[in-house]
Amino acid sequence: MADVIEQAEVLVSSPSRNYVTLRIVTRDGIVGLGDATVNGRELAVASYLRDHVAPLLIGRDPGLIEDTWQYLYRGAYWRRGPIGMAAIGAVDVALWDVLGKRTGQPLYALFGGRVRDRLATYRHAQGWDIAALLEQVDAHRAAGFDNIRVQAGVPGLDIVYGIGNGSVYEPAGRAAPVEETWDTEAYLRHMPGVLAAVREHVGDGVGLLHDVHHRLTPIQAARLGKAVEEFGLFWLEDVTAAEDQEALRLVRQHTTTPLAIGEVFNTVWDCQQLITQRLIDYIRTAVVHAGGISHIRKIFALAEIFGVQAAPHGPSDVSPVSMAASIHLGVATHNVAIQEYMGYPDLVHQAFPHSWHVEEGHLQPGDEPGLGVSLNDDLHSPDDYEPAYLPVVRRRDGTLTDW
Ligand code: EZ4
Ligand code: CO
Repeated sequence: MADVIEQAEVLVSSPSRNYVTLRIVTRDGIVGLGDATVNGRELAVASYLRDHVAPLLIGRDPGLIEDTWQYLYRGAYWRRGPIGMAAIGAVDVALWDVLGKRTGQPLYALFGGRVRDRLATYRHAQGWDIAALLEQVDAHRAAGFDNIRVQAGVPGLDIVYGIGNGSVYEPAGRAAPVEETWDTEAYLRHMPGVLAAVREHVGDGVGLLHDVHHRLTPIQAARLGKAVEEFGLFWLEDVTAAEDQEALRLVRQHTTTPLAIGEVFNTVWDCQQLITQRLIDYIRTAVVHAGGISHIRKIFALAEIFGVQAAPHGPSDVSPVSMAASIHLGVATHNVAIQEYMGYPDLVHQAFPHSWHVEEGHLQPGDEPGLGVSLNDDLHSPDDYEPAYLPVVRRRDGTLTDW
């Protein structure tokens, strides 16, 4: 007899940073977890799930994963966008987790089994100046990581994306958005020298990545891509604003530096042109923000056909639940090239005990059934939640621009 969903509970908690987690419980007592965290807009997704989705799940067969996805996506009529897709994604991941536990299989086995022994990852190195940056690069190298994202301060700017004080960079500020100032010319003058210094320091054979965070116009991005070509980057990420797929064509016409984009995309339609016209090298959608496992597999399958590789987003706001889903996909999907792993504050690891782990500079999903993640309820008190906001950024003349 088919199992039935009996409970769908939404937890908003803050084990040092905010997370929204969906917990589904079936009549047979199987628990499935999903992540619905949208950094800076957590309660909107929680309400979407609690008020609009959870009541529809009760009584459904948890085995109907694809039908439930279609029901929630098409049934909403007002579809796409980060809030709705994160909510649907959380349900989808929780149902895959249930299926894994029901069948006693780790998810990667249900996706067709391993296509690789281990999943490549990259870590973040940051520093206001080059010396501080190189220290973090060396630490990651010493820990066995071969791919490193490098972010540095820009002369004349007080706050720069990617550079923080804590051990794990967290851009979201509590209470109100931090206001940053941005200077494109200062950045474009400075960054090639930083990347030159890092390449010189590490030598060949280390993958170097850099995130521009949607700050440039297409022609500025083309200039940066050309300027850093000789340093052989693994990729330049998010060089232009994410809405304009056509922008990447101009960048690509000017540079052979590989291009990655897509952490803010929510559906395959946000990147259809980028993929089918081969305007990028890496698609960066995350399980949580692109409709869960079922939808992201379609994005990756489309990308495979057009020779585009997948490289899922993995900051600390992607919870260990989504990270698990991504790692299971990563070892079972042919065109996943690398998984970002920013790391988490210790409390986050304790709040979401997980079987996935780092081994010799690579990621492994572990062999527990389903996602292999559980919840430590003591660390998911709703009282800990506090509103948090991502920063906003203005140019020197006061014009608001893309953070
Ligand atoms: O700014 O996840 O590649 N990683 C990133 C992240 C994003 C945050 C926003 O919540 O761009 O640091
Ligand atoms: Co990014």
